Amino acid sequence: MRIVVLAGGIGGARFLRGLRQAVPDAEITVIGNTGDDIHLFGLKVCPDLDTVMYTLGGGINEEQGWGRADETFHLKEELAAYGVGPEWFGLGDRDFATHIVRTQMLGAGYPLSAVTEALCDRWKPGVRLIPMSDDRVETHVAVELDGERKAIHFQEYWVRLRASVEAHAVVPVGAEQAKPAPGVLEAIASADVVIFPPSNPVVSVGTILAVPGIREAIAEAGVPVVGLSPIVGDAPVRGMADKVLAAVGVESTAAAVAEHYGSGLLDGWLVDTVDAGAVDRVESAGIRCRAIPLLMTDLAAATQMAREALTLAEEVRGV
Ligand code: FO1
Repeated sequence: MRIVVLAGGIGGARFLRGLRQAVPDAEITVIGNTGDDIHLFGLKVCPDLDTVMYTLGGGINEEQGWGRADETFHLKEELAAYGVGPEWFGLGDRDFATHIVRTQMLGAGYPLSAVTEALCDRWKPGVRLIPMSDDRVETHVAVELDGERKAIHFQEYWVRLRASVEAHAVVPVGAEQAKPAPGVLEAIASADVVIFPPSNPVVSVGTILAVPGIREAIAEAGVPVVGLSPIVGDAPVRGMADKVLAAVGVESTAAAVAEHYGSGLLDGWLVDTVDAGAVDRVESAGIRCRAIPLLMTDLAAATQMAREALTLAEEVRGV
């Protein structure tokens, strides 16, 4: 079975760990969000690609869900001693090595997709991880700060401000001109199923879908497209997805997120059992819906969610 997953960071990575366990023989291609990427200290940092790579490769900091296990921060402290920041973004010594290798390879002319493949040679994530695009796309958030309206980098909004101010707009800068990375459209065209894991629908899955050609390829693939709600009981499972959902005029409920993707794209949607009341609303939007436990408390829970997603895909296929 060939499965394509559109993934952001923590939610996507943990779901993928369950999916790999549920169907060990499947060929899984992960199309990773790169809108969160940021240049810091002259280095290119790809948080979502790294979160997927480290989580599946066994190197993730399990408590945080991002960054490396057994991490130290000497380099960051030394930079700070020179007055070089930003101090609000936690890059550890082990993680820095990844960004140095990536930046060096990009400087030598390799595209991000080839660099990601090379990094994965070390981590062996057991999936094929492809960035959504080799072209630079950077998500910016329009906010009002000190009485002034400005656009700031997504990481500044998310990490420095902790999404504490209203997001007026979320813009994936560069997405319109970006091309899907080599292998992205081919993987979608030959997939048996496409899955939207419980990743952020605006700044993760939404950014991937903003690259011209990707949404169209999924809609035209003629295979089941199923998603899992990142909203449980009207609140994001992790992170602050509600803040960016509001920016695109979508209420923070499992049903509203399904409607946001729409029946033109989505065939099936899983909501948590606490949101079982939303099933009828989603089904009346033309999307088959089931309520199951959606909290990825451990690998077994994530594996069960992956099985349910594949069962729903089979149901949709049988229609
Ligand atoms: N998230 C934080 O909340 N604080 C950090 O200092 C931070 C640093 C960081 C460094 C590398 C990396 O790969 C991820 C990092 N994240 C951090 C996570 C990241 O900001 C976001 O959670 C994702 O971009 C959203 O998917």
